[in-house]
Amino acid sequence: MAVGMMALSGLKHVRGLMSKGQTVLLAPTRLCHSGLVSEPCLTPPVCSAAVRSFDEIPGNWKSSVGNLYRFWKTDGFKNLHHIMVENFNTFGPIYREKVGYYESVNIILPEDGAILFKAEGRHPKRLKVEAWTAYRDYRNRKYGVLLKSGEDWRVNRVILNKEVISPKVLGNFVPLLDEVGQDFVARVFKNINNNSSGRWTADLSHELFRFALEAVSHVLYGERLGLLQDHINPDSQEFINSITLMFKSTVPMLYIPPNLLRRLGAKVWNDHVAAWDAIFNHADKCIQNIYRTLRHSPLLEERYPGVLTSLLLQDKLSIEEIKASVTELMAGGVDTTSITLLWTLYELAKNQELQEKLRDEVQTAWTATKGDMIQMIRSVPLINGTIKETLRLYPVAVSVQRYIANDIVIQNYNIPAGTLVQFGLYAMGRNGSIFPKPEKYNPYRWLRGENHYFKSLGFGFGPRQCLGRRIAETEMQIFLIHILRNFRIEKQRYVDVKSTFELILIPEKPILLTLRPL
Ligand code: HC9
Repeated sequence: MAVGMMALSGLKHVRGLMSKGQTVLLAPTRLCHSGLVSEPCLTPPVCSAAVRSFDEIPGNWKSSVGNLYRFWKTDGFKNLHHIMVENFNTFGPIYREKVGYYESVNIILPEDGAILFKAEGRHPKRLKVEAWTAYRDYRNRKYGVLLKSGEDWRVNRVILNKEVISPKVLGNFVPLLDEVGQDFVARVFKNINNNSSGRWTADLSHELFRFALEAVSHVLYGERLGLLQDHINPDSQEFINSITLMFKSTVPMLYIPPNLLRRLGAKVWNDHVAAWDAIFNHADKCIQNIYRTLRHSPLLEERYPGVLTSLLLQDKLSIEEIKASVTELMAGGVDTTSITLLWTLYELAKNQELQEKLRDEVQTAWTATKGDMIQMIRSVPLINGTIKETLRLYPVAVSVQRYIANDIVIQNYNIPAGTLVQFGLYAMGRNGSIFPKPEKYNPYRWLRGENHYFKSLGFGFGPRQCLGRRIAETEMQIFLIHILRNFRIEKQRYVDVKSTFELILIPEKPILLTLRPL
């Protein structure tokens, strides 16, 4: 059994060492700044050595309070991703950690990720974001599929999958997203024309937030919010600001119990409640609107009415359940896609040659498909590689985690069922032995006949992967196609922008970009 599991974790990385009493110990693969240092496996008898115990996993897992303090002092909160990279460099491809009240095992290798996800069980569980459930308990609101667990999660998820993630729904979303993409282009042209220089320079994040909220709302409600007009509804702006605040105020509550902070009357808790309140109020208004229209005038149009209406008509989930999950999709669909698009534009501005290659691909596909967006999406592999490449260097989530459902062996260590295992996405993306020349933004690495096994995990994996994935991917593809067909993306001068952890990874400072008509 042990031998079998070891084979899975990649024998070639395991180094055998003989100890005094002839017991055989296996040291894990080491990671250094240039990447993995691995040596070939020794003779088979050495490899069949006993698996090491959970308590032998390296790492600082003994003093949780000390770690929390060190975290605080080193600005660990906003550097979580860099700290993980350092830990892998110090301890190797597996380490144990305890910060505040949560304990985890951290892994980085794709083949170890494969073992982890095979052990996620029928009801995969990720790290519970206590702040989010505490808010819902406090306000008496239902959990959506993001926060649900067990069989309740599964029943909801299966129904939602058919509506939002099955490949069949792509055709429903494309016309809605394409309309928003075209309006974004028109808005950029308008801004350029207001400018005597014939181009437009700005911190595009605000524009992209608006684009993303407009796009996800169109898909969810089948209606436009009008965020690409000159004057926007202040409630929508508040919604956008609240999502950013909600993410940011979540961070301290990963380590300090939210209910404790609530009783102490702490500012983060109050900020967090205010942020969710604004998010829910806006979403409730949108949902009420659709619900009312639906009751008064039944659907006559042939056109896809949006996720919400479609779910209400199917009548498989309760209205409250539908509302909870649709609100999560709406809140989850703004910063995540807009920031990924911003990083992409930033990388394309730095690399004009690549930008031209992408533009060629888009133009060729456009001519071949006569602008049919559904076919277009299927004929732009480099655009799709670009999105994967952005998520490699700038993943929205630093890690993907699971509480494992059964015992597993990783790097020859036993890990008991119930343990929280975190797969370090950010650290993997920047590791030279997993991705050669990791600092180079190179979408081509996703094309060639290379091995991508467990390397593209930006949306997570399996039945618990991001539910909004299909919406996000389609939205980003369509956006990039429209932008590349119309504008050249440029950057003033060389500035290196790093990411900072505010629950999701975001740029540490504003990124100024210039758009110029072709
Ligand atoms: C943050 O150590 C770092 O679209 C923690 C572990 C962790 C747990 C849950 C993850 C979170 C991290 C990052 C943000 C994620 C979240 C689960 C869902 C959320 C990936 C990695 C997405 C951005 C969702 C948010 C939807 C919500 C606003 C309704």
